Amino acid sequence: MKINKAEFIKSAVKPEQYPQLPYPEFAFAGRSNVGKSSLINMVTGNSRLVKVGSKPGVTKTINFFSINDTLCIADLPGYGYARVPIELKKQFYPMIKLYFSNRDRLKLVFLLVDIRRVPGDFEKEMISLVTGNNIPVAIIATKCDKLSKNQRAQSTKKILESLGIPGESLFYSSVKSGEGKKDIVNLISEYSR
Ligand SMILES: Nc1nc2c(ncn2[C@@H]2O[C@H](COP(=O)(O)OP(=O)(O)OP(=O)(O)O)[C@@H](O)[C@H]2O)c(=O)[nH]1
Ligand SMILES: [Mg+2]
Repeated sequence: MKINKAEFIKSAVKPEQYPQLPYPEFAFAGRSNVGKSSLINMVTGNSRLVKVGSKPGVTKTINFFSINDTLCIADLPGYGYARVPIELKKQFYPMIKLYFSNRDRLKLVFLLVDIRRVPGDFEKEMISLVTGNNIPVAIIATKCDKLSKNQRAQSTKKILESLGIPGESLFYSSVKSGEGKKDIVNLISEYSR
């Protein structure tokens, strides 16, 4: 699959506001500042599609994008970053929870974790929300340009152990090198069938 068209559709907070296009949908979830919006830009090949920020808490609504007029991508807000106030968690958690339980066409969730961090309660909460709705999850380790190959292997082990899935595998991404684009596009094509 080649992505040749990517457009913003709309932002939503409540299920009544979600777009009603009959397309298979893919969501990008993860802690604030992990690189969700940047990765969507990289995957769609449009660096200005989604706003990216140096401060956490940039994405505050669920933002929907149409891809090739055949697929949808949802960029979710994140929380769980030290500088994001607890008030935001109170807004975002129910928003995300409602989304996962009200989106029949959601085919796969990409859960992003920073390759340099050991995931914690946020990621476990997301995995249980998603799998509780029988939706598959792919774990993507972001910002891989920040670590050497050696460090990457060590981090991978720690990340998988902390998520309680030691035998599983991870996908790697970097918006600096373009790593991960192929894997993500392949997963999207595989799961949209
Ligand atoms: N080095 C490096 N920096 C990255 C990468 N991906 C994202 N960043 C940087 O990380 C910061 C946060 O990126 P965003 O894409 O806004 O993160 P987000 O997860 O959408 O954040 P919120 O919308 O606040 O939840 C920005 O300064 C990005 O430039 C990457 O692969 N490598
Ligand atoms: Mg964002």
